[in-house]
Amino acid sequence: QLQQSALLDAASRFPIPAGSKFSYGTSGFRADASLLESTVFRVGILAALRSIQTRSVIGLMITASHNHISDNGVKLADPSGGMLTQSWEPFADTLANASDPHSLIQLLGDFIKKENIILEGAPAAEVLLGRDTRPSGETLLEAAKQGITSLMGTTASDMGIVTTPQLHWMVRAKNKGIEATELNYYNQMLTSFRCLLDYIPKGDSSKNVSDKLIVDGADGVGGEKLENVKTRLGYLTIDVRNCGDGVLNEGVGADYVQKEKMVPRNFGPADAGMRCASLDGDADRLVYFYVISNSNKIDLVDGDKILSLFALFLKEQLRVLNGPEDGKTNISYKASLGVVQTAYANGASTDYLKQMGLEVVMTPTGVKHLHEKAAEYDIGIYFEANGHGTVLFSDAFLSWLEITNQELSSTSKDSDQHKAALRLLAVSRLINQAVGDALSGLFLVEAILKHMGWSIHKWNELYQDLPSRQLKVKVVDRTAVITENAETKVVSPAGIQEAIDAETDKYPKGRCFIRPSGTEDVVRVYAEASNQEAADDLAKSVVRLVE
Ligand code: NG1
Ligand code: ZN
Repeated sequence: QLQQSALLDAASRFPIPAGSKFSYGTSGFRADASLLESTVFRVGILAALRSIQTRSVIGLMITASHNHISDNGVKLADPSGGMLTQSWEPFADTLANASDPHSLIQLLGDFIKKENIILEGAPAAEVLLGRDTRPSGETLLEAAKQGITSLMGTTASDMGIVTTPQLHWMVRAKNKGIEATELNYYNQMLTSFRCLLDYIPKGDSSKNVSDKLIVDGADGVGGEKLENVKTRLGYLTIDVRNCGDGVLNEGVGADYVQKEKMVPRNFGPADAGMRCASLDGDADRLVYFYVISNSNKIDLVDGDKILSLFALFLKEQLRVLNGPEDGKTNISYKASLGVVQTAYANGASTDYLKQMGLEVVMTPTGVKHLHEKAAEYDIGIYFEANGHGTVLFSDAFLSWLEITNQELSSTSKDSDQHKAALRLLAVSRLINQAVGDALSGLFLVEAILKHMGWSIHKWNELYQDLPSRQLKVKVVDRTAVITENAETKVVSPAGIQEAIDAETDKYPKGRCFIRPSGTEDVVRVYAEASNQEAADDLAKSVVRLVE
């Protein structure tokens, strides 16, 4: 079965660093890059096994997203392009922590038996590899390749430096028999973008929208990719800054902008009022902002507002598609629309969405949870406040929509109903169905703002964020904090939740929760209140409870 000697040989080239403990967290393994070679090698083996078991292409992405440039990380994409199935995560942990090559092989053998993975005669397995712009990516890529090919007959296909969502998109495409190239990714995205522009209602309002967008590329991979498509955007002119000349994520990027609420590097007073967007290091997060006149501060338009914009637009298209409510409608399919948030969503956004008649559900932090929930709807929109999110369309709804669109194009071409069908189809092709994607999210935002005739200011006024503060606390053992109710309640250690509640009750509109981070060795504290000082105080006093 396993080619033991080859595996032993390869594994002994990647000893695990002394004293480290690895855990497959919110988005794979993350650590200082110098500690990760053995982990990435082992994840390579895991990817090959997953490919053999599912008889599909699997993705392996080397990135540490918005984290420091000296960090790196590795995560897997399952056949659908989504995150690795949660049922394999415990084994990923076990594998990464196996102390030596012999126990590694023993563990692999046991797992192969338990999962009933048939190696002999299995069809050719394939793993697509991607990495962000981190310098450590090259060495880690080599470790991944060795892991993948240490299982006989598995191919490692290097897709080069790509955004995380591009790699997930490619995995999904390849498994659907679609050509999985970067060019094809751009073509699909931009064709749908231009389709949305073509169906913008005639009138003056779209002229109110500035044709210029300034993008902060976080000195990562995203800015570079945007440069590739800049000439194909019709009316839209994009000025890309922080495209790789400076240090990745340092004073730049979506995480910085969202948490610090300061202008990123290379932005300043001259940009005041302009529509600006910021990507994170691997371009799976997107936030918008504008610079406040005469200051280095910004007004943030975060993931919650992107979610709200998408939800309003899609709800409206569904309404138009469904036709008049007098029962004379020829539409047979009642599509369900749901929005998914986490406890980090600003309370004002949740209130607003509910007020707009939308169904809102909460899940724990982490794309895997949000994505899974959103997939329960015909149109499921999910976003984290930090700007990671997308819109999912169910297969059943899409098949029906394609047929309906054809019918409408022969019976009532260019009717409002027909246009709504075309717009919904375009959105489903524009926005990444595998995972949150800053580039496709950006083009959808741009198309919808133009459609609505909204400036960024008008968009930002949908509702007013409650002041909030996020802090982190270093503790001895963050896994001691166990939560429930989508992370809004601590069940262990005993007594902490009561103390948090007592503190929170002191503040008007107070809301506060703590949870262990899945990507950093900290406990995070989030607080919201009616004014900034109160939010800061609440967060600080809860930090003291945790310490
Ligand atoms: P952790 O470290 O588990 O809080 C962070 C983000 C998540 C998600 C992951 C993946 C916050 C509060 N948490 O997870 O939303 O984006 O990183 O990058 O922003
Ligand atoms: Zn990211």
